[in-house]
Amino acid sequence: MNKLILFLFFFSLISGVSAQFQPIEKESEVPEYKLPDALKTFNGKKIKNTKKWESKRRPELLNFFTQNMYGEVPGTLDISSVELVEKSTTTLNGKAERKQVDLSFKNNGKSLHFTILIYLPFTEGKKPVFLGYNFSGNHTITDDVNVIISEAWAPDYPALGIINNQLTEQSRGARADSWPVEKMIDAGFGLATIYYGEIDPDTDDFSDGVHPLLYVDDQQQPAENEWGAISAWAWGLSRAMDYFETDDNIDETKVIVFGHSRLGKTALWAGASDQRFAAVISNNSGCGGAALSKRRFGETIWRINRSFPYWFCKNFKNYSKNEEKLPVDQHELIALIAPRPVYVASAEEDLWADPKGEFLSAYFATPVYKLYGKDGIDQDEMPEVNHPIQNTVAYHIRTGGHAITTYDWEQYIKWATTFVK
Ligand code: GTR
Repeated sequence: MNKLILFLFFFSLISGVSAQFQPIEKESEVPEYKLPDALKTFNGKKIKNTKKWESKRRPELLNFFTQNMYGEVPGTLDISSVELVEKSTTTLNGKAERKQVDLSFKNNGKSLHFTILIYLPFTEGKKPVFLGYNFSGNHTITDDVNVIISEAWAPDYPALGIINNQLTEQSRGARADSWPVEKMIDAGFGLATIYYGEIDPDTDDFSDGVHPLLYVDDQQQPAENEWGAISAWAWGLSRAMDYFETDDNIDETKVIVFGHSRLGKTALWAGASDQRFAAVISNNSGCGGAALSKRRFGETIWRINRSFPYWFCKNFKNYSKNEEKLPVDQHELIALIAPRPVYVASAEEDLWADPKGEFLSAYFATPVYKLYGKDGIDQDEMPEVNHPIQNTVAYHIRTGGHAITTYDWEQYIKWATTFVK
């Protein structure tokens, strides 16, 4: 009898513990949660106009996300030199010009450089551009033989010919399906893209990438409140923007920053922390991106901090399995982008990224857009699959899984044509 009780006791303990580790995949399992009001300060003061939003609430939210989630960039690092490495007058069936521009940075006896691949349409005047990182090298987004292959570290991926952490010719054009460059050009947009590994290799190592350029004394890794990888990648997007401000062919007031998945988290943070970006698109950005953390659906703070401890700042670990203590949620990250247009997109099968949590973020950010007289998401019911809502705050959920597809791009181009161009 005693043995049975003991057995039952341990069984319930073990199943209870393992249940805690199981990701939530059903709406009925979402715990009760209370979302902070984007329009109420941490001290409980109601924000009634854009002046108070900009002077009180926005700064305190931005500061919270900076110090406790993505991490502060501990200094400034200006471009030390710009080099036009390559240029063609026509490419993409005569529709565009291409250039590859290298930006270099120096500090602490260390250096870093990254190459921006740029396609621009032959339209009059300065061009609006989409700016976003790619996962596996600039040469993977197109068959264009002139695109330079990065020498930066890349995770091994034998199917793409990436071995010994080096990108190779084998993957040229391998990701072209996710990058319909000609569609962008036909709509009058340019494209600028960078291999994200050139700014910070996507691995748990703070001795590489941009971080060491801003270490002080014998620092080996960022302090608790200092930049993780997402913040470093966002830093790189801002430096690309610094360059655009000097390029006569690019309209720096019409740069739409975008990204997929971890790079969608990055695009949101770049847009929130640097108001020069005209609009933001986050594709399937999930936990730490558009998805509400307090729902704990799919990937949670604990899981992301365990699998990718270097993406966020160390302080973010305080909220692992502790979402109720978080005084903010991701709708407020989106609100930081207001009044600039923002597009949140989900995929029906991408439950890991919590499509409903992504949708609700856009919905709960909308009151801040309304302060500015802008339209957002008014309904709290998700729209049907493949039925986008395209206001200043836009949202769609499409059929299929975790990816950035031609369908996604068709929506982004249409929306950007209305809201940005
Ligand atoms: C997953 C991670 C997600 C998402 C994704 C991606 O492994 O759990 O947060 O960012 O990677 O970037 O593809």
